[in-house]
Amino acid sequence: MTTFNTISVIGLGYIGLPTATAFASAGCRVLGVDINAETVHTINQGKIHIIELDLEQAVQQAVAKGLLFASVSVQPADAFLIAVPTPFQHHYQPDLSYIEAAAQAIAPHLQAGNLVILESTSPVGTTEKLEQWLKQRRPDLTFPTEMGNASDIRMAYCPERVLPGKVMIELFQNDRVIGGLSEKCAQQAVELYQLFVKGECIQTHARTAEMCKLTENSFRDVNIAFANELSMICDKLQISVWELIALANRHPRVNILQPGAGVGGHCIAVDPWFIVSQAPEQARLIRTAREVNDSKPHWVIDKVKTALADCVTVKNCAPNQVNIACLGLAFKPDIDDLRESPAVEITQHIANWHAGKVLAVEPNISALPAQLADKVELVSFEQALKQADILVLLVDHQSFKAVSAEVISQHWLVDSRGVWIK
Ligand code: SAJ
Repeated sequence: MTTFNTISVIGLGYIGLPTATAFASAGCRVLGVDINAETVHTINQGKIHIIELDLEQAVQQAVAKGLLFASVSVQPADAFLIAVPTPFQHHYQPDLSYIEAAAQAIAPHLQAGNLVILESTSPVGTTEKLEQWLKQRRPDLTFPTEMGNASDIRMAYCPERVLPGKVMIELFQNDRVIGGLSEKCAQQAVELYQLFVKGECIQTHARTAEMCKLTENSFRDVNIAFANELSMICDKLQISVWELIALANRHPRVNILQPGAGVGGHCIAVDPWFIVSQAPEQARLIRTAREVNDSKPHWVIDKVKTALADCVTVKNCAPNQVNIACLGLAFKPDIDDLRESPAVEITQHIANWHAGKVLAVEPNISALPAQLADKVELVSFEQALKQADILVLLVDHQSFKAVSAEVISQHWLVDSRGVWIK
């Protein structure tokens, strides 16, 4: 059994910070490292810079017990865990510069016996790249691709698969796929995760684990694309997609997901491109699914334009006399996260071309994001119901679902989630 007294987590964002607190809750001493000095300061006060249910309490406890400490600089540790962003740049090519910067930061502190784990969502082969970056900076140490089980440094890829909003539950309960660059690497990484993970830790090779993460999110993207495509087909054929899906799902082996305003967030809309960029000729279905999901917000916008034209004709008024209310801005129900949200994209688009008032209802935020602030008015649901001529339902938040269809008096309703139109 390996003893991990000190664990260093590089990158204190949506994954790194909860993971750091999870190790601290298992009694480990955790040094969290982040390039943002304000984030570091906030965490050392026992507070958090992101929103995630039950996380603040966990951070506060870990800091109060002296088990979690944040810093802008790296210090020696038994295990280094990298959880930095891997966005994509132009032409959907993954940007690995944050991982390379992390390699540069930890390299001087590496010692024989250390375990280095990559958690960031990455294209296949990134753990081997990370190994090369470390090796270039530390030629005095041996690495697993060359030395196998006898290497000084052990390396593994272990993707997170937690659901935003449920991170503090899923982090402990989900199974983990642990891909080593050697068998010994995988074994040691399993020992590390077993300090807090109650789910099963399954060993494989790093390349398979990298592909596994991309596969999980691509699977969901393809399935959501199927639902979104159905919604557009049904609209053309004048069938209720919501009724159709409910009926088809009565089949014991059919389980269609729900159409919506598009696919948001920073994972499902991004990760499939990592596969497409590495196997463009083979990844035809995965690419098409991405294109279908990315086209959905434009389809919703077209529906709003049609509703506006109809409203202007029926009311015999100018477009600037029509109020449009967008309901929901978050990237999915019952969270406050607006990043890569199709609802924000749609609302912004409407605000840019509509001459009249554009209202937005988002019960989970208190101020609009900068790109909407000067064109859109943030109002309560009640105000929107009173003032709007056209309602555009973008996110199926609980507070919207709690209102029955009979209460909605608006004649023009674009309901991308099937909350009031079944
Ligand atoms: N969506 C639909 N219809 C559905 C389900 C979702 O339109 O039936 C939309 C949502 O509204 C949202 C987007 O898809 O805009 C993504 O939401 P989500 O709840 O499917 O997923 P995320 O992005 O919050 O989290 C995903 C999860 N991956 C899978 O379920 C395979 C999570 O487990 C991952 O850890 C996370 O990505 C990640 O970090 O990669």
